[in-house]
Amino acid sequence: DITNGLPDPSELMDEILAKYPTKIAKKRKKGMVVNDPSEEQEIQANIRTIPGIITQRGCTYAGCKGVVLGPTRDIINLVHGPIGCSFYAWLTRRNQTRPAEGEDNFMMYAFSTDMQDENIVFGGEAKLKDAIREAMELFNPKAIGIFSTCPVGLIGDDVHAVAREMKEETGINIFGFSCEGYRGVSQSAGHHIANNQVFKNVVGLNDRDRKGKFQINLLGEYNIGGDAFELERLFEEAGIELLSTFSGNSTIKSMEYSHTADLNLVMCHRSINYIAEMMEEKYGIPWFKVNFISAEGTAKSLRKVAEFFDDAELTAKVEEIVAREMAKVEAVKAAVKPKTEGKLAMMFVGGSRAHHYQDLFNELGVTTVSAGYEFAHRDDYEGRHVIPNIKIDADSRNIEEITVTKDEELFRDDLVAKKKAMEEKGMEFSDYVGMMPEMKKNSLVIDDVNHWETEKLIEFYKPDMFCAGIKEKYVVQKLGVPLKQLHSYDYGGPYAGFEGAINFYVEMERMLGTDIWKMVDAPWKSEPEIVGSFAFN
Ligand code: CFM
Ligand code: HCA
Repeated sequence: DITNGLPDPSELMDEILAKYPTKIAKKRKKGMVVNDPSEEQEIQANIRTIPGIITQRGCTYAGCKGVVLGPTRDIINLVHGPIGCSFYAWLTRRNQTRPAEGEDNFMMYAFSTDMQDENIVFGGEAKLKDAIREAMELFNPKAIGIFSTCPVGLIGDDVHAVAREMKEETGINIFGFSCEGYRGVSQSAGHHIANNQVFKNVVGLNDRDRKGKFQINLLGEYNIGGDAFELERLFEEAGIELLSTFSGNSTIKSMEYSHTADLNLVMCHRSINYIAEMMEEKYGIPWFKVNFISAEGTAKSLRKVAEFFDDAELTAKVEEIVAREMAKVEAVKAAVKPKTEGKLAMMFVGGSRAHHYQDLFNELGVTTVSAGYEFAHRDDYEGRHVIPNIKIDADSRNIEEITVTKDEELFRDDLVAKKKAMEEKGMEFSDYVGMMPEMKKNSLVIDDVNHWETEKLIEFYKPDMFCAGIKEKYVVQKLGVPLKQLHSYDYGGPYAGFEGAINFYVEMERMLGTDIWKMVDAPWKSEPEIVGSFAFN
């Protein structure tokens, strides 16, 4: 019963930590917070996972190639590395796209140099050049991105020199990424590397004459399960011209003229804030955070755009859309909410969804008792409270000493500047929020949660719903708890926008309404051990 507030999880925390060696326990403790939204609390984040711990995290290459560049259909994303790195990044993210008739779409392919022992010993640059020539001959793409996997950095192949040379030879845009998996501490470093290279090599290449009265880009929306399609429809109806999405249902050309936008909307701040900042600095394009996950969030975000443009016609149109869509949303919610109200959820996902999806659950009366990100930084947790006092460890390897990384130092300066700029524009700095100020008192916030901690959390809270990814799914279900993947949406979605919210409500009604997972019991719990015997006995 949570009507009197959430239970204090301090004892649970102690129990979890008691299992670790002292040094490790000390470190893990800094990544756990018993939340109190009335306090300015700190959490340790974006630091290296302790070897031996079973983390949910992925690598830098995943964040660069799979996440940021992956959803753009007409660039060839060529992986320089052993074939496995390509195989595991081959359309597993469910990012969707809709090419126009006759338009290029390379997203269903896996392009790789398929490095062999010989290339590791003697170098792989010649093979990379050949692969580029082959890709040109077969597909004649507008652009090629080259992604470095771990061995590339270890043997010293220079993908940037190869890119320059091949750009000259082929006449198309070719650029490389030093996104070796081991760089940084997670996918997050890969986002940063991707942002830098896309900004440097793509944004601003093409000037396009203004077509719409209100021109925007949508940053950090990757069209998982068709989310971006929902938003494209809403913008179009409102009369807002969406120039480019970074990067979902996107083309390289649209990114080239994205600098002609009036405004950038930032959906997943973690993965794309760097481009937003760079566009603001170089082209003077303002940006703010939006959240199109949840019906209320969608309405609020659309209204914020209308408010920014300050145009009577646009405001009226947005209000008309919100009124019409909310009526549909409310009808479904009224039917579903009585069945979902009072249930408990937990979510441990990436760098933004563990926060955004709490709004959707709130709409159904479901409380998030514990949550955390895999690789977010302190600002994503603490929001407006973070102007950290920093101690840097140059390579972020020292797990004892490190408090925050270089990124966060840059962030502190950015944040001070941002606060000033927003206040000058008359905007509320408190729009700049994170997960912790919005969660209930006594909820347990955990960064980079691991398998041991997950089991203990489930034992303590007995949640009705656990949200995470494919690596957690079956373990959690075997513990009797339904798991909804918030990365791939399993086979579902879209969940963004108004229609998306309706889809999610219906999905939660279905998943929260069944006891099937509680009935699944491991056979060894009820049956004696199976004893083998020899046939000739
Ligand atoms: Fe941003 Fe994403 Fe996410 Fe992310 Fe990811 Fe993702 Fe995610 Mo998986 S960009 S941080 S690196 S919203 S792939 S579409 S679902 S972990 S919460
Ligand atoms: C990634 C991609 C991922 C993985 C999802 C999962 C995604 O981090 O490389 O673990 O289920 O969303 O596809 O986050």
